[in-house]
Amino acid sequence: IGMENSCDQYIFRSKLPDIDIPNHLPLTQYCFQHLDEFAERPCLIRSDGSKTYSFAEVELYSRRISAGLSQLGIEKGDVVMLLLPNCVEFALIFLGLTARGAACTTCNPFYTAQEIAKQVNGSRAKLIVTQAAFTDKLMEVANAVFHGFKVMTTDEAIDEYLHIALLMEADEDLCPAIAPNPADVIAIPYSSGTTGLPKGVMLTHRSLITSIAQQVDGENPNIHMTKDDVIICVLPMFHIYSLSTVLLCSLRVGASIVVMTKFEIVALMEVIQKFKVTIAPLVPPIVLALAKNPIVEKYDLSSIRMLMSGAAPLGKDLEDLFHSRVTQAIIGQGYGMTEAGPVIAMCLGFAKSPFAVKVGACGTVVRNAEMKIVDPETGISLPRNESGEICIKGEQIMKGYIGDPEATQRTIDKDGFLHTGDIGFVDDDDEIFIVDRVKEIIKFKGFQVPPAELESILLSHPEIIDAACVPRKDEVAGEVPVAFVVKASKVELSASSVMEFVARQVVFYKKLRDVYFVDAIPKSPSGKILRKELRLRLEQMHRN
Ligand code: 4UU
Repeated sequence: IGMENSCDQYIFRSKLPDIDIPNHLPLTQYCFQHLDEFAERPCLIRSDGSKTYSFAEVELYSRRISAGLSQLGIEKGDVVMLLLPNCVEFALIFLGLTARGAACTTCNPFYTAQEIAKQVNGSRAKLIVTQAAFTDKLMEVANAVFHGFKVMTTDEAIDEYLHIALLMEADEDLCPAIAPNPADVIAIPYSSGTTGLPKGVMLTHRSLITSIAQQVDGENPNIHMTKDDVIICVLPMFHIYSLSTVLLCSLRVGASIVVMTKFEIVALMEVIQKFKVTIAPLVPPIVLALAKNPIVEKYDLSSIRMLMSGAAPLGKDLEDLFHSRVTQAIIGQGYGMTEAGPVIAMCLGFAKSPFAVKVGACGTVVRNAEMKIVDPETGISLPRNESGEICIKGEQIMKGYIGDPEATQRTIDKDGFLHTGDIGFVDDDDEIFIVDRVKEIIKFKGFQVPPAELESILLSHPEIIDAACVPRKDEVAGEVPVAFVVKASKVELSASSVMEFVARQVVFYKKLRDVYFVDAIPKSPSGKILRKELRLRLEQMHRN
């Protein structure tokens, strides 16, 4: 069960049966399909208690904002950047854009002007929606961007910019009728995928609906989430984990979403206790804080019934330690990737009729999807208990990378399988274990740090001839980026000045934590950096 041997391929499937997924609908219509059952219940709650929007209000605002966007000249197919920390407005504008048929590209507001400009150029965003505090960077962004764009603030009104009131107060009766196609792109999060620089990942109505349905639809949903649940939204909405599994899944089932602007352990404890949070989707560094920080003992966390970890590996010891603090909760992992729409595998312990699961597993492949494990050298699919590259196929995966058909072709094979760059195996109970990674990406607390981006910055330094960045294991962050650098002969160059040079140009989690000067970067005959060799060198250095 769960595996067929067809066309000489080992294919793994969920233990849950496939379901009918209404992915012919536009996303907003799908999300609000069961609105009548919970219209007046709280949908979006500010964690400071200052404001709560009901589902009916959120639906109304999505139409108003769609009308307002249309009056501002945002057409179907246009791209708008959300440069926002977690806030209720993020969700409202996302829905308004979707209803307008426009696409939203989500960007970390703490990015430097340089990082923001690259994404504005790549996505051709016409409008940037942000908060007043982030506007000072936008002059520099404008200088580096090849096209014109407008700016809108969601908090303070600033004279030279548009203000969100234009959208919130628009006339919903003027909401334009659009003819949405399931294959229209509505979200463009950025990811470096298995190699190279960050790229725009094109997600459509169909892909997002499929992924949400794989989690929360059906008689026995993989994640048993209902209108009685209260879910904590502390992970950043600009990352696909929070956007899909927290925001969109909750909208679909009618769960209340408590929106926190940033993670801080005491504030999180207070919010969980005050709002009686039942579902907590988190990342390993937050699980670590919950498991180890003594302050946690002072709070009543008994409302939590489901605790999900994802975006980076969760150690077995940590999971056990944490379980001893919240014994009533089911703890499990979700495994996702931006390009996969995003969920690849989900813990079946979260199902309405749950299955027993093992500590350390990162779930079972989602329903309505096929998984194969291939030998990274030969591409041949492997049976159970053998490790290889994890590949996933289904209507949830991305349409491709924006403007980069070559990278798309490298990532999605001719049979329609997305190659994740993760190495793992499927065990006898259909549970997936990730054991390694063949892709370049470094993950700092679940955030992507693309080595190629750091390497190109390093190579722009006049005294650096060659460079390679790799992850170094770290107890708190999971991994941190470090660099091997070849300097021009006879120059005086200190590690700290190199670190400083990079730090000025990148967001905090991409900063180099160490620089090692070497004579040469090990490369394959075709010129590819031998990253594995550098990772091994690092491990040896730290053993000594
Ligand atoms: C070990 O991290 C994500 C998405 C995570 C996600 C989404 C919805 C988790 C649960 C959920 O419900 O996306 P990216 O694109 O930032 O990074 C993808 C990579 C994976 O290829 C893998 O290397 O992040 C790593 N990763 C994990 N590694 C993601 N989840 C896990 C995990 N264990 N559980």
